[in-house]
Amino acid sequence: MTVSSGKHSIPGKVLALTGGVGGAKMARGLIDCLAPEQLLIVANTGDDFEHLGLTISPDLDSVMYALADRNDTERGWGLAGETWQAMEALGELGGPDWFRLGDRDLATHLRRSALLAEGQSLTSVTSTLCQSLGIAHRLVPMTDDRVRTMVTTERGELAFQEYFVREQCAPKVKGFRFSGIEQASPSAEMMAWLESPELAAIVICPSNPFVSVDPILQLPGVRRAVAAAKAPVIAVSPIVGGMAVKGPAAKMMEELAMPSTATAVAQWYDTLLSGFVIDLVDRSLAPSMAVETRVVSTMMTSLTSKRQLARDVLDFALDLN
Ligand code: FO1
Repeated sequence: MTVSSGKHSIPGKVLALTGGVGGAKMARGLIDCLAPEQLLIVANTGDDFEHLGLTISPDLDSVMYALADRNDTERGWGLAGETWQAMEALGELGGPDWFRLGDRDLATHLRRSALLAEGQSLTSVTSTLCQSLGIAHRLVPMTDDRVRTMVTTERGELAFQEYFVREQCAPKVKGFRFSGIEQASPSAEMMAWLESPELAAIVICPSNPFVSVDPILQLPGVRRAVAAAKAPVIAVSPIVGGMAVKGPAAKMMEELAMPSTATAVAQWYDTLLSGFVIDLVDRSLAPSMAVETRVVSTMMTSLTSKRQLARDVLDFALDLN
């Protein structure tokens, strides 16, 4: 297989909707295929929370660190080469250390929180942080307003990070609520791109459909604008061989009485999709898919495979245009 790291020939702009880890890998591939003015990456902020007096934006940071090649690829979140002295000291002082903030990562949250306290929007702060890390492409939060994902579980409602990190996704999920979403305004840039005649593709990255992509789609007007956009909408399945590549998506599907399959992910997105990308492992599902499906390797274990998946998705978009 030949993999080129050159730019893709797709004419026009590409909008990528993403959560954290899986989406961050895909975003890293996309930036090698597209010029900065061709790509807008929109990240979920439903996972954000206030902790130790700081505003933490895990998905924005996962994408930002991946784009800057500073992410820890083993752990899947945070910075490579991180140290943990602040957390150790916090633990000694009896502070909450269940959510691990690395020493260098802490600087991101300190800087973000200080700029927000000065009155800057999260969009503007994210842009400043990205520039500082030498990122040329555009990464924006789905909204500048406060939206918080709440997980309804058998043990009651939990804030997302309480469910995900503190409880290690153990409680059985019954549903989700995106607190504040009705009052939130979607990113103005995202809405402008969705209406742009130059838009050539909308890519739904291989992120959790329920807690990473749905908060973006459920912002007022977004789902309608995605459906009305002239560009094809292509989702990459985060479920491979019945399992989530990372995270609790498959466990959530089982608990929500859905089959944990790529097919069920496509059905979740329903009529929104023009195309769906599944892994080679799931090739037998392709003939019965209700949507145009492309079978490629979606396992992004190297920079080469991230670029290749990005190219495959953009090729698919060209064919669907
Ligand atoms: N995930 C964990 O499993 N444990 C942690 O202690 C943790 C800390 C953390 C700190 C900063 C950050 O940006 C992300 C962090 N994450 C941690 C990951 C985060 O909870 C998840 O990536 C997402 O919210 C799910 O996409």
